[in-house]
Amino acid sequence: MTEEFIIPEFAIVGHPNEGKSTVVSTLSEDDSVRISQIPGETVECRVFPVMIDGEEVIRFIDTPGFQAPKKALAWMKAFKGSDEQMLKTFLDTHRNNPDFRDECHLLKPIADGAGIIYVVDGSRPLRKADKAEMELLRLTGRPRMAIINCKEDETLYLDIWKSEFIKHFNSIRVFNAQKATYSERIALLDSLKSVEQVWQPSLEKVIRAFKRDWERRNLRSTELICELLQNCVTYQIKKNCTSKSQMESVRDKLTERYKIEIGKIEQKVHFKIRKLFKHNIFNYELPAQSILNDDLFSSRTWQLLGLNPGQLTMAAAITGGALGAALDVAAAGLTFGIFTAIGSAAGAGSAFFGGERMTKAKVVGLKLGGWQVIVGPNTNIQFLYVLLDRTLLYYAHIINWAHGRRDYDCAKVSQNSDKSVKQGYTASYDDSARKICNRYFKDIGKKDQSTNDYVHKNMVLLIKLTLDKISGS
Ligand SMILES: Nc1nc2c(ncn2[C@@H]2O[C@H](COP(=O)(O)OP(=O)(O)OP(=O)(O)O)[C@@H](O)[C@H]2O)c(=O)[nH]1
Ligand SMILES: [Mg+2]
Repeated sequence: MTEEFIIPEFAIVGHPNEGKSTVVSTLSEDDSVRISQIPGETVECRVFPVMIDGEEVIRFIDTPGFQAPKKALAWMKAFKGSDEQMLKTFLDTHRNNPDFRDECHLLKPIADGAGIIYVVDGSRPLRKADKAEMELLRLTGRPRMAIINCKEDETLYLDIWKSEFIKHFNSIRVFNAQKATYSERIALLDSLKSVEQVWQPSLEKVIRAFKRDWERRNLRSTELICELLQNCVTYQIKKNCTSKSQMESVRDKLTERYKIEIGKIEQKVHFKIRKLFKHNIFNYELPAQSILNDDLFSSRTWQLLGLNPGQLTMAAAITGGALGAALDVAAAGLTFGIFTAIGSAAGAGSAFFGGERMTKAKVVGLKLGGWQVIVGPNTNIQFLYVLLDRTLLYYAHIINWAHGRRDYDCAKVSQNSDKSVKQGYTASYDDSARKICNRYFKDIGKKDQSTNDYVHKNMVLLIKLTLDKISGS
């Protein structure tokens, strides 16, 4: 950042329990912010800086809710000095006054130069105290924006709130702090530009930094996903046994271990993705109906994720044939639309998809006697698609979980639980995207360990584009 970069600073203020801390948590992507159903949770200001590349780019200040807004407003209206002096005098006069304890806390950062983000729960009616808060904030003369954070789906009062806001704020935005996506956060930052001209260049830089950071996270996620696919598809375990009678139990144990090890590889990657998107404190549970709760090797997983039978037959034909000319991502029109519009039916016949099929163990005789039981590498292409779908679904779950969202039950992620429809992304991949996956699968499965860079590059591009599409970036 250049020297003249001013770190924009915003105090998030409002009535107790309206969702101020939730807004701070979501905007700063910090899940350590204290949020509670009980009003009065935040009792002191706390600064939440947003760091990108080790540099602070913007900071949000969480504040306690107003305690006596009508009385504070009355004091300000009666104040005789200049506008500039008003806040400072209020703070000096009431420093030790318990009646204005919270006002002193919340007005301090504003007096020090922070912009104002006023948060209200727009699903409830407007009250006199709200009007007093708005008027008081207007009297401070500081740049200010109002955020309508609807806790309920109720929109009956929205227009009333909006028409009141127009009188007091430079900018108004509806922003659901529990559901806000990446693009909604960017849109909010963008509209902050209009509240104060001097912050415009800095906020533009902040937005660029946010976008660059997101791009980097998606690139890193892409690398992680490629590593996951490669490590899982090529994973192999062997065990020798000396008698035929042992064989069955060795095979069963090895198959079980294989599944556990694959599960561990997958979990590690999912954990890294979670960290990348700054979900540090809570273990964000999946919705109860999510297919991700099913075992990777369950037949339901194999039926609802990955390709459908027709696509699989074609995939088998491609991977069975010669590799042929490498596919050019741009020429394949991949940048214009990876997904086909047609919804994919899951198709019946779990035997065809059966998770068990892909973990089939091989038994080979050993020269010096005895046998070797081998599980992996996996030769079933559906394995790649199922793994990819599970990670893409996990990614979508993580990136769409706003950091301020804490109450698991109140805002369930709606995930399709219809058993006749595919629930992943890959069944909607168009022909060219599937070709890239098929060739990648064939390439990583090669015995000679050599890799075709072109095939790998195409797979990286495909996954990156998929992540960009999922996140709307
Ligand atoms: N359903 C729903 N609940 C929300 C939303 N935003 C906040 N909440 C809930 O509202 C309660 C209060 O949220 P906080 O963010 O702690 O509110 P606050 O304004 O900081 O409250 P104080 O610090 O007590 O002044 C918590 O239980 C939140 O989970 C929302 O958009 N939807
Ligand atoms: Mg709070």
